[in-house]
Amino acid sequence: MKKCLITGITGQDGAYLAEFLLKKGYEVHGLKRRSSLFNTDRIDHLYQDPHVENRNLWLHYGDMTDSTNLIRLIQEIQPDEIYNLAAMSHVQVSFETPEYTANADGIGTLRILDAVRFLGLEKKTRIYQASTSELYGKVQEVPQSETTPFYPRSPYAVAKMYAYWITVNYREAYNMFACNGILFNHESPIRGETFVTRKITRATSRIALGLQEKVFLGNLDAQRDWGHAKDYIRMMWMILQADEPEDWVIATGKTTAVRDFVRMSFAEVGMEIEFKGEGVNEKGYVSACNDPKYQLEIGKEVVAVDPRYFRPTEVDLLIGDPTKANQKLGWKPEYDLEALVKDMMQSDLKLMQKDNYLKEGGYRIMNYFE
Ligand code: NDP
Ligand code: GDR
Repeated sequence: MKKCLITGITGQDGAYLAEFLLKKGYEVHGLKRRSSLFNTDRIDHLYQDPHVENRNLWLHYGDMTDSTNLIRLIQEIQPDEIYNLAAMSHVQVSFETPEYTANADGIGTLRILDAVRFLGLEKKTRIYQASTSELYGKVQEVPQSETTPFYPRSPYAVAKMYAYWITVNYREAYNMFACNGILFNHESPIRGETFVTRKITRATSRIALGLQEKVFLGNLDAQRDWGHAKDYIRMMWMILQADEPEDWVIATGKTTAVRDFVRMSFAEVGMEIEFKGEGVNEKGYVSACNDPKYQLEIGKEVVAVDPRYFRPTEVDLLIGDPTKANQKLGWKPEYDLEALVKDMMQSDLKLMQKDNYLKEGGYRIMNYFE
Protein backbone atom coordinates (compact mmCIF):
# COMPACT_ATOMS: atom_id res chain seq x y z
CA MET A 1 0.00 0.00 0.00
CA LYS A 2 1.45 3.39 -1.02
CA LYS A 3 1.58 6.14 1.58
CA CYS A 4 1.09 9.81 0.80
CA LEU A 5 1.18 13.06 2.72
CA ILE A 6 -1.12 15.86 1.58
CA THR A 7 -0.39 19.31 2.99
CA GLY A 8 -3.49 21.49 2.68
CA ILE A 9 -5.83 18.48 2.95
CA THR A 10 -8.62 20.70 4.35
CA GLY A 11 -8.61 22.91 1.24
CA GLN A 12 -10.51 22.47 -2.03
CA ASP A 13 -7.85 20.45 -3.85
CA GLY A 14 -6.68 18.57 -0.76
CA ALA A 15 -10.19 17.27 -0.11
CA TYR A 16 -10.74 16.02 -3.67
CA LEU A 17 -7.24 14.55 -3.85
CA ALA A 18 -7.62 12.73 -0.52
CA GLU A 19 -10.83 11.11 -1.75
CA PHE A 20 -9.22 10.21 -5.09
CA LEU A 21 -6.13 8.62 -3.45
CA LEU A 22 -8.18 6.72 -0.87
CA LYS A 23 -10.14 5.20 -3.76
CA LYS A 24 -6.82 4.21 -5.34
CA GLY A 25 -5.92 2.32 -2.15
CA TYR A 26 -3.40 4.77 -0.68
CA GLU A 27 -2.81 5.29 3.03
CA VAL A 28 -3.48 9.02 3.16
CA HIS A 29 -1.92 11.34 5.73
CA GLY A 30 -3.03 14.96 5.86
CA LEU A 31 -1.56 18.04 7.49
CA LYS A 32 -4.14 20.26 9.14
CA ARG A 33 -3.75 23.51 11.03
CA ARG A 34 -5.08 24.04 14.49
CA SER A 35 -8.01 26.42 14.31
CA SER A 36 -10.44 27.72 16.92
CA LEU A 37 -13.36 26.30 14.92
CA PHE A 38 -13.61 22.98 13.09
CA ASN A 39 -11.88 23.34 9.71
CA THR A 40 -12.43 19.84 8.29
CA ASP A 41 -15.84 20.38 6.64
CA ARG A 42 -14.55 19.40 3.23
CA ILE A 43 -13.18 16.05 4.40
CA ASP A 44 -15.66 15.13 7.13
CA HIS A 45 -17.25 12.54 4.80
CA LEU A 46 -13.85 10.77 4.66
CA TYR A 47 -13.31 10.85 8.43
CA GLN A 48 -12.57 7.56 10.14
CA ASP A 49 -13.04 6.87 13.82
CA PRO A 50 -9.55 6.80 15.40
CA HIS A 51 -10.55 3.71 17.38
CA VAL A 52 -11.21 1.66 14.26
CA GLU A 53 -8.45 -0.69 13.11
CA ASN A 54 -7.02 -0.57 9.56
CA ARG A 55 -7.61 3.13 9.10
CA ASN A 56 -6.30 4.59 5.88
CA LEU A 57 -6.84 8.31 6.59
CA TRP A 58 -4.77 10.07 9.23
CA LEU A 59 -4.80 13.75 10.09
CA HIS A 60 -1.83 15.41 11.80
CA TYR A 61 -1.57 18.87 13.27
CA GLY A 62 1.07 20.98 11.60
CA ASP A 63 1.96 24.17 9.83
CA MET A 64 4.03 25.08 6.79
CA THR A 65 5.90 27.61 8.91
CA ASP A 66 7.12 24.98 11.41
CA SER A 67 10.18 23.04 10.17
CA THR A 68 10.51 20.72 13.17
CA ASN A 69 6.91 19.64 12.83
CA LEU A 70 7.30 18.92 9.11
CA ILE A 71 10.54 16.96 9.59
CA ARG A 72 9.02 14.86 12.39
CA LEU A 73 5.89 14.06 10.41
CA ILE A 74 7.76 13.09 7.26
CA GLN A 75 10.10 10.96 9.35
CA GLU A 76 7.15 9.19 11.00
CA ILE A 77 5.09 8.71 7.84
CA GLN A 78 7.93 7.90 5.38
CA PRO A 79 5.63 8.85 2.48
CA ASP A 80 6.06 7.56 -1.07
CA GLU A 81 4.44 10.75 -2.35
CA ILE A 82 4.01 14.26 -0.93
CA TYR A 83 1.46 16.62 -2.43
CA ASN A 84 2.38 20.11 -1.22
CA LEU A 85 -0.91 21.95 -1.56
CA ALA A 86 -0.89 24.03 1.63
CA ALA A 87 -0.67 27.75 0.99
CA MET A 88 -2.08 31.13 1.77
CA SER A 89 -3.79 30.93 -1.60
CA HIS A 90 -5.73 34.21 -1.91
CA VAL A 91 -4.01 36.66 -4.26
CA GLN A 92 -5.67 39.80 -2.89
CA VAL A 93 -5.07 38.80 0.75
CA SER A 94 -1.36 38.31 -0.06
CA PHE A 95 -1.07 42.08 -0.52
CA GLU A 96 -2.20 42.42 3.12
CA THR A 97 0.01 39.58 4.45
CA PRO A 98 3.08 39.52 2.19
CA GLU A 99 5.61 38.29 4.75
CA TYR A 100 3.44 35.46 6.04
CA THR A 101 2.62 34.47 2.45
CA ALA A 102 6.33 34.30 1.57
CA ASN A 103 6.95 32.20 4.67
CA ALA A 104 4.11 29.70 4.17
CA ASP A 105 4.05 29.49 0.36
CA GLY A 106 7.73 30.07 -0.49
CA ILE A 107 9.87 28.91 2.45
CA GLY A 108 7.21 26.33 3.34
CA THR A 109 8.01 24.52 0.09
CA LEU A 110 11.73 24.63 0.89
CA ARG A 111 10.95 23.11 4.31
CA ILE A 112 9.25 20.13 2.68
CA LEU A 113 12.00 19.58 0.10
CA ASP A 114 14.75 19.93 2.66
CA ALA A 115 13.03 17.64 5.16
CA VAL A 116 13.00 14.91 2.50
CA ARG A 117 16.70 15.52 1.76
CA PHE A 118 17.66 15.76 5.45
CA LEU A 119 15.92 12.45 6.17
CA GLY A 120 17.65 10.72 3.25
CA LEU A 121 14.35 10.04 1.46
CA GLU A 122 15.40 11.56 -1.90
CA LYS A 123 15.14 8.22 -3.69
CA LYS A 124 11.89 7.14 -2.04
CA THR A 125 9.66 10.20 -1.82
CA ARG A 126 8.17 11.91 -4.88
CA ILE A 127 7.04 15.51 -4.43
CA TYR A 128 4.29 17.45 -6.19
CA GLN A 129 4.45 21.23 -5.83
CA ALA A 130 1.25 23.25 -6.35
CA SER A 131 2.52 25.90 -8.74
CA THR A 132 0.22 28.36 -10.41
CA SER A 133 -0.66 30.28 -13.56
CA GLU A 134 -0.25 33.42 -11.40
CA LEU A 135 3.49 32.99 -12.14
CA TYR A 136 2.80 34.31 -15.66
CA GLY A 137 1.27 37.51 -14.27
CA LYS A 138 1.77 40.35 -16.71
CA VAL A 139 1.02 38.98 -20.15
CA GLN A 140 4.20 37.98 -22.04
CA GLU A 141 2.54 35.60 -24.51
CA VAL A 142 -0.69 33.64 -24.94
CA PRO A 143 -1.47 30.86 -24.59
CA GLN A 144 0.91 30.29 -21.67
CA SER A 145 2.95 27.09 -21.71
CA GLU A 146 5.84 25.47 -19.80
CA THR A 147 8.27 27.75 -21.70
CA THR A 148 6.49 31.09 -21.20
CA PRO A 149 8.55 33.50 -19.06
CA PHE A 150 7.24 34.40 -15.58
CA TYR A 151 6.31 37.92 -14.46
CA PRO A 152 4.57 37.60 -11.06
CA ARG A 153 2.20 40.39 -10.05
CA SER A 154 1.45 39.78 -6.35
CA PRO A 155 3.24 38.75 -3.16
CA TYR A 156 1.46 35.40 -3.57
CA ALA A 157 2.84 34.89 -7.06
CA VAL A 158 6.34 35.99 -6.03
CA ALA A 159 6.30 33.50 -3.13
CA LYS A 160 5.09 30.77 -5.50
CA MET A 161 7.88 31.70 -7.91
CA TYR A 162 10.44 30.92 -5.19
CA ALA A 163 8.62 27.65 -4.54
CA TYR A 164 8.68 26.81 -8.26
CA TRP A 165 12.42 27.37 -8.66
CA ILE A 166 13.46 25.72 -5.39
CA THR A 167 11.54 22.63 -6.55
CA VAL A 168 13.42 22.68 -9.87
CA ASN A 169 16.71 23.28 -8.04
CA TYR A 170 16.28 20.37 -5.60
CA ARG A 171 15.36 18.11 -8.52
CA GLU A 172 18.54 19.07 -10.39
CA ALA A 173 20.87 19.29 -7.37
CA TYR A 174 19.82 16.15 -5.49
CA ASN A 175 18.16 14.04 -8.20
CA MET A 176 14.83 14.24 -6.44
CA PHE A 177 11.54 13.33 -8.13
CA ALA A 178 10.10 16.80 -7.53
CA CYS A 179 7.64 18.32 -10.01
CA ASN A 180 5.68 21.51 -10.50
CA GLY A 181 2.11 21.39 -11.71
CA ILE A 182 1.47 24.86 -13.12
CA LEU A 183 -2.27 24.80 -12.64
CA PHE A 184 -4.60 27.41 -14.05
CA ASN A 185 -7.67 28.41 -12.01
CA HIS A 186 -9.82 25.47 -11.03
CA GLU A 187 -13.08 25.67 -9.19
CA SER A 188 -15.84 23.47 -7.78
CA PRO A 189 -18.80 23.47 -5.41
CA ILE A 190 -16.27 23.38 -2.52
CA ARG A 191 -14.18 26.31 -3.79
CA GLY A 192 -13.37 28.84 -1.05
CA GLU A 193 -16.21 31.37 -0.77
CA THR A 194 -14.03 34.45 -1.39
CA PHE A 195 -12.69 33.39 -4.80
CA VAL A 196 -14.62 35.09 -7.56
CA THR A 197 -16.43 32.08 -9.09
CA ARG A 198 -17.81 30.79 -5.80
CA LYS A 199 -18.61 34.31 -4.65
CA ILE A 200 -20.69 34.69 -7.82
CA THR A 201 -22.49 31.32 -7.66
CA ARG A 202 -23.29 31.78 -3.95
CA ALA A 203 -24.56 35.32 -4.52
CA THR A 204 -26.56 34.39 -7.61
CA SER A 205 -28.27 31.60 -5.67
CA ARG A 206 -29.04 33.92 -2.76
CA ILE A 207 -30.34 36.67 -5.05
CA ALA A 208 -32.58 34.20 -6.90
CA LEU A 209 -34.01 32.99 -3.57
CA GLY A 210 -34.54 36.54 -2.29
CA LEU A 211 -31.90 36.23 0.46
CA GLN A 212 -29.61 38.96 -0.92
CA GLU A 213 -30.14 42.10 -3.02
CA LYS A 214 -26.97 42.24 -5.09
CA VAL A 215 -23.31 41.27 -5.28
CA PHE A 216 -20.33 43.64 -5.24
CA LEU A 217 -17.40 42.58 -7.39
CA GLY A 218 -14.04 44.04 -8.49
CA ASN A 219 -12.49 43.83 -11.95
CA LEU A 220 -15.11 42.39 -14.32
CA ASP A 221 -12.68 42.48 -17.28
CA ALA A 222 -10.19 39.94 -15.87
CA GLN A 223 -10.07 36.80 -18.00
CA ARG A 224 -9.34 33.40 -16.55
CA ASP A 225 -8.91 29.86 -17.85
CA TRP A 226 -11.31 28.09 -15.49
CA GLY A 227 -11.47 24.31 -15.10
CA HIS A 228 -13.00 21.86 -12.62
CA ALA A 229 -10.86 20.88 -9.60
CA LYS A 230 -11.83 17.21 -10.02
CA ASP A 231 -10.05 17.12 -13.40
CA TYR A 232 -6.98 18.87 -12.02
CA ILE A 233 -6.34 16.71 -8.96
CA ARG A 234 -6.32 13.65 -11.23
CA MET A 235 -3.44 15.25 -13.10
CA MET A 236 -1.51 15.88 -9.84
CA TRP A 237 -1.43 12.12 -9.32
CA MET A 238 -0.53 11.43 -12.97
CA ILE A 239 2.44 13.82 -12.68
CA LEU A 240 3.92 11.73 -9.87
CA GLN A 241 3.36 8.45 -11.77
CA ALA A 242 5.27 9.69 -14.86
CA ASP A 243 8.61 8.14 -15.82
CA GLU A 244 10.57 11.36 -15.34
CA PRO A 245 10.13 14.32 -12.98
CA GLU A 246 9.02 17.32 -15.04
CA ASP A 247 6.93 20.50 -14.86
CA TRP A 248 3.47 20.58 -16.41
CA VAL A 249 0.85 23.15 -17.42
CA ILE A 250 -2.71 22.10 -16.61
CA ALA A 251 -5.43 24.20 -18.20
CA THR A 252 -8.46 24.00 -20.47
CA GLY A 253 -7.06 26.28 -23.19
CA LYS A 254 -10.14 28.55 -23.08
CA THR A 255 -10.54 31.88 -21.33
CA THR A 256 -13.61 33.77 -20.08
CA ALA A 257 -14.14 37.20 -18.52
CA VAL A 258 -15.49 37.53 -14.97
CA ARG A 259 -18.47 39.42 -16.45
CA ASP A 260 -19.36 36.38 -18.56
CA PHE A 261 -19.06 34.02 -15.60
CA VAL A 262 -21.69 36.25 -13.93
CA ARG A 263 -23.93 35.97 -17.02
CA MET A 264 -23.57 32.19 -17.09
CA SER A 265 -24.42 31.83 -13.39
CA PHE A 266 -27.59 33.93 -13.67
CA ALA A 267 -28.57 31.99 -16.81
CA GLU A 268 -28.74 28.89 -14.56
CA VAL A 269 -31.68 30.50 -12.72
CA GLY A 270 -33.31 31.66 -15.95
CA MET A 271 -32.13 35.28 -15.80
CA GLU A 272 -30.39 37.39 -18.38
CA ILE A 273 -28.08 40.10 -17.14
CA GLU A 274 -27.33 43.28 -19.02
CA PHE A 275 -24.23 45.28 -18.07
CA LYS A 276 -24.26 49.07 -18.42
CA GLY A 277 -21.59 51.67 -17.61
CA GLU A 278 -17.84 51.27 -17.34
CA GLY A 279 -15.19 50.68 -14.66
CA VAL A 280 -16.39 51.56 -11.16
CA ASN A 281 -19.73 52.70 -12.62
CA GLU A 282 -20.52 49.43 -14.30
CA LYS A 283 -23.63 47.65 -13.06
CA GLY A 284 -25.54 44.51 -14.01
CA TYR A 285 -29.34 44.55 -14.39
CA VAL A 286 -31.87 41.77 -14.86
CA SER A 287 -33.06 42.08 -18.47
CA ALA A 288 -35.11 38.87 -18.68
CA CYS A 289 -36.44 36.39 -16.18
CA ASN A 290 -37.56 33.08 -17.61
CA ASP A 291 -37.82 30.70 -14.67
CA PRO A 292 -41.04 31.04 -12.65
CA LYS A 293 -39.27 29.61 -9.58
CA TYR A 294 -36.91 32.58 -9.36
CA GLN A 295 -38.90 35.61 -10.56
CA LEU A 296 -36.99 38.91 -10.18
CA GLU A 297 -38.26 42.26 -11.46
CA ILE A 298 -36.85 43.32 -14.85
CA GLY A 299 -34.41 46.19 -14.50
CA LYS A 300 -33.36 45.23 -10.95
CA GLU A 301 -29.69 45.98 -10.21
CA VAL A 302 -28.02 42.76 -9.05
CA VAL A 303 -24.31 43.41 -9.72
CA ALA A 304 -22.22 46.45 -8.80
CA VAL A 305 -18.51 47.20 -8.83
CA ASP A 306 -16.74 48.01 -5.57
CA PRO A 307 -13.15 49.25 -6.08
CA ARG A 308 -12.09 47.71 -2.79
CA TYR A 309 -11.88 44.43 -4.67
CA PHE A 310 -9.41 45.91 -7.18
CA ARG A 311 -5.86 44.67 -6.74
CA PRO A 312 -2.80 46.95 -6.64
CA THR A 313 -1.45 44.97 -9.60
CA GLU A 314 -3.76 42.73 -11.61
CA VAL A 315 -3.30 39.71 -13.85
CA ASP A 316 -5.45 40.58 -16.88
CA LEU A 317 -5.45 37.50 -19.06
CA LEU A 318 -4.70 33.84 -18.43
CA ILE A 319 -5.08 31.16 -21.04
CA GLY A 320 -3.11 27.96 -20.74
CA ASP A 321 -1.69 25.56 -23.29
CA PRO A 322 -2.05 22.01 -21.92
CA THR A 323 -0.58 20.32 -25.03
CA LYS A 324 2.28 18.65 -23.13
CA ALA A 325 -0.07 17.12 -20.54
CA ASN A 326 -2.45 16.02 -23.33
CA GLN A 327 0.25 14.43 -25.44
CA LYS A 328 2.66 12.94 -22.89
CA LEU A 329 0.26 11.90 -20.13
CA GLY A 330 -2.99 11.64 -22.05
CA TRP A 331 -4.74 14.11 -19.74
CA LYS A 332 -7.98 15.75 -20.90
CA PRO A 333 -10.50 17.63 -18.77
CA GLU A 334 -13.94 16.05 -18.50
CA TYR A 335 -15.74 19.25 -17.49
CA ASP A 336 -16.13 22.33 -19.68
CA LEU A 337 -17.05 25.74 -18.25
CA GLU A 338 -20.81 25.23 -18.77
CA ALA A 339 -20.68 21.96 -16.80
CA LEU A 340 -18.60 23.62 -14.07
CA VAL A 341 -21.03 26.53 -13.66
CA LYS A 342 -23.96 24.12 -13.58
CA ASP A 343 -22.29 21.98 -10.91
CA MET A 344 -21.50 25.00 -8.73
CA MET A 345 -24.93 26.59 -9.17
CA GLN A 346 -26.84 23.39 -8.41
CA SER A 347 -24.81 22.89 -5.25
CA ASP A 348 -25.13 26.50 -4.05
CA LEU A 349 -28.87 26.61 -4.77
CA LYS A 350 -29.27 23.57 -2.53
CA LEU A 351 -27.08 25.08 0.18
CA MET A 352 -28.84 28.43 0.10
CA GLN A 353 -32.21 26.74 0.21
CA LYS A 354 -31.19 25.74 3.75
CA ASP A 355 -30.77 29.44 4.62
CA ASN A 356 -34.19 30.04 3.10
CA TYR A 357 -35.77 27.50 5.47
CA LEU A 358 -33.97 29.15 8.40
CA LYS A 359 -35.21 32.56 7.32
CA GLU A 360 -38.77 31.23 7.05
CA GLY A 361 -38.28 29.76 10.55
CA GLY A 362 -37.54 33.25 11.89
CA TYR A 363 -33.72 33.06 12.09
CA ARG A 364 -31.65 36.07 11.06
CA ILE A 365 -29.58 35.32 7.95
CA MET A 366 -26.21 36.99 7.38
CA ASN A 367 -25.70 38.88 4.15
CA TYR A 368 -22.44 37.86 2.52
CA PHE A 369 -20.74 40.36 0.26
CA GLU A 370 -17.11 39.17 0.58
P1 NDP B 1 -7.34 26.44 -0.52
O1 NDP B 1 -7.13 27.84 -0.10
O2 NDP B 1 -8.72 25.90 -0.70
O3 NDP B 1 -6.59 25.46 0.52
C1 NDP B 1 -5.35 25.81 1.07
C2 NDP B 1 -4.98 24.78 2.11
O4 NDP B 1 -3.73 25.16 2.72
C3 NDP B 1 -5.99 24.68 3.27
O5 NDP B 1 -6.03 23.34 3.71
C4 NDP B 1 -5.34 25.55 4.34
O6 NDP B 1 -5.76 25.23 5.64
C5 NDP B 1 -3.90 25.18 4.13
N1 NDP B 1 -2.94 26.13 4.71
C6 NDP B 1 -2.86 27.46 4.50
N2 NDP B 1 -1.84 27.98 5.19
C7 NDP B 1 -1.25 26.96 5.85
C8 NDP B 1 -0.15 26.85 6.73
N3 NDP B 1 0.57 27.91 7.08
N4 NDP B 1 0.17 25.64 7.23
C9 NDP B 1 -0.57 24.53 6.91
N5 NDP B 1 -1.63 24.57 6.08
C10 NDP B 1 -1.97 25.77 5.55
O7 NDP B 1 -6.50 26.24 -1.87
P2 NDP B 1 -6.79 25.28 -3.11
O8 NDP B 1 -7.17 23.94 -2.62
O9 NDP B 1 -7.63 25.99 -4.09
O10 NDP B 1 -5.33 25.22 -3.78
C11 NDP B 1 -4.38 24.23 -3.37
C12 NDP B 1 -2.98 24.71 -3.75
O11 NDP B 1 -2.90 24.92 -5.15
C13 NDP B 1 -2.56 26.02 -3.10
O12 NDP B 1 -1.18 25.94 -2.86
C14 NDP B 1 -2.84 27.06 -4.18
O13 NDP B 1 -2.00 28.16 -4.02
C15 NDP B 1 -2.51 26.27 -5.43
N6 NDP B 1 -3.22 26.62 -6.63
C16 NDP B 1 -4.59 26.68 -6.64
C17 NDP B 1 -5.25 26.94 -7.81
C18 NDP B 1 -6.75 27.02 -7.86
O14 NDP B 1 -7.26 27.56 -8.86
N7 NDP B 1 -7.46 26.49 -6.89
C19 NDP B 1 -4.51 27.14 -9.08
C20 NDP B 1 -3.08 27.01 -8.96
C21 NDP B 1 -2.47 26.76 -7.77
P3 NDP B 1 -7.15 25.83 6.26
O15 NDP B 1 -8.25 24.96 5.67
O16 NDP B 1 -6.95 25.65 7.71
O17 NDP B 1 -7.24 27.26 5.82
P1 GDR C 1 -7.11 34.37 -8.72
O1 GDR C 1 -8.61 34.01 -8.30
O2 GDR C 1 -6.67 35.67 -8.20
O3 GDR C 1 -7.04 34.16 -10.20
O4 GDR C 1 -6.29 33.25 -7.93
P2 GDR C 1 -9.84 34.92 -7.83
O5 GDR C 1 -11.04 34.09 -8.03
O6 GDR C 1 -9.59 35.49 -6.48
O7 GDR C 1 -9.81 36.14 -8.87
C1 GDR C 1 -9.98 35.93 -10.27
C2 GDR C 1 -10.15 37.27 -10.96
O8 GDR C 1 -11.42 37.81 -10.60
C3 GDR C 1 -11.25 39.19 -10.31
N1 GDR C 1 -12.33 39.63 -9.40
C4 GDR C 1 -12.51 39.23 -8.13
N2 GDR C 1 -11.82 38.35 -7.37
C5 GDR C 1 -12.27 38.11 -6.10
N3 GDR C 1 -11.65 37.21 -5.34
N4 GDR C 1 -13.35 38.78 -5.59
C6 GDR C 1 -14.05 39.69 -6.32
O9 GDR C 1 -15.01 40.27 -5.85
C7 GDR C 1 -13.62 39.91 -7.66
N5 GDR C 1 -14.08 40.69 -8.66
C8 GDR C 1 -13.30 40.50 -9.71
C9 GDR C 1 -9.87 39.27 -9.68
O10 GDR C 1 -9.39 40.61 -9.70
C10 GDR C 1 -9.10 38.32 -10.57
O11 GDR C 1 -8.66 38.97 -11.72
C11 GDR C 1 -6.75 31.90 -7.89
C12 GDR C 1 -6.26 31.29 -6.56
O12 GDR C 1 -6.84 30.03 -6.40
C13 GDR C 1 -4.76 31.16 -6.55
O13 GDR C 1 -4.35 30.43 -5.38
C14 GDR C 1 -4.33 30.38 -7.80
O14 GDR C 1 -2.92 30.28 -7.83
C15 GDR C 1 -4.84 31.08 -9.05
O15 GDR C 1 -6.25 31.16 -8.97
C16 GDR C 1 -4.48 30.32 -10.32
